[in-house]
Amino acid sequence: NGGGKGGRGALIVLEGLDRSGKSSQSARLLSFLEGKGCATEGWRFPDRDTSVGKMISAYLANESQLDDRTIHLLFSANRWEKRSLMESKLLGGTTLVVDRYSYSGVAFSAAKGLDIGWCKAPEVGLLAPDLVIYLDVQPEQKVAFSAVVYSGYPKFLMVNVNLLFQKAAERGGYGGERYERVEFQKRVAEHYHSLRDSTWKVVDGSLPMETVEEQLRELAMNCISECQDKQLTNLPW
Ligand code: 2DT
Ligand code: MG
Repeated sequence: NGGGKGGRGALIVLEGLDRSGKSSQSARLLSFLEGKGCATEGWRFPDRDTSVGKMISAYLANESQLDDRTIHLLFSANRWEKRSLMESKLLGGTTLVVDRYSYSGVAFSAAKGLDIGWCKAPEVGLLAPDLVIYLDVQPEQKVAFSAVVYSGYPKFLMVNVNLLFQKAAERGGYGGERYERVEFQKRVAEHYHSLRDSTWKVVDGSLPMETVEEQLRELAMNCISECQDKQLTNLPW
């Protein structure tokens, strides 16, 4: 059943730039896994509900100013305050689908110019994901026009064009939060690339949503069945 029979749950992380589709894909993956009868929870970082999370949220909304290293450590603390709950959920057989994790922590802070080793240090000892799915998109890319296959029939064309505009509207542009600027996102992408390791699977986030969804389902199912008997480990940084 992919997780309930005594094996531990999988720690599955989704990473990517802002507007890469992480949140929608996490939600879709979560309901798919639940439908399979798999014990699963959807988590996200920053977790804006804790008191640390509220400080982070105010910073992101430009309602407060914090020194770059200070906010970096708050993001990290926000993961540390969840570590023991995370571990007990996983050991209890629950799979966690997590929208952003330590890779966001390092890539975003390093993009501000902080030393990468310094950025990694407070993450050491947090749980290592079993799978990191990186949704690869160009910064501020709206919708993959090239990926939409038009049928030759006019009546289907109308339907497809409508779908296309609907998707573009759904995705929208960046919001007003800190970091949501194209130039900054490009630097974040470079740092993400330098963090790739053997747990990463890069998925082309510009493909149609359903295609991406299908790829994620397969990656997640494989991961869940493979890690049932594997020990939980810590981030190797
Ligand atoms: P959301 O838009 O996904 O809520 O993210 N960030 C996130 C960091 O700078 N460091 C971190 O450790 C994490 C988890 C990425 C809000 C923004 O916060 C950034 C975007
Ligand atoms: Mg955002």
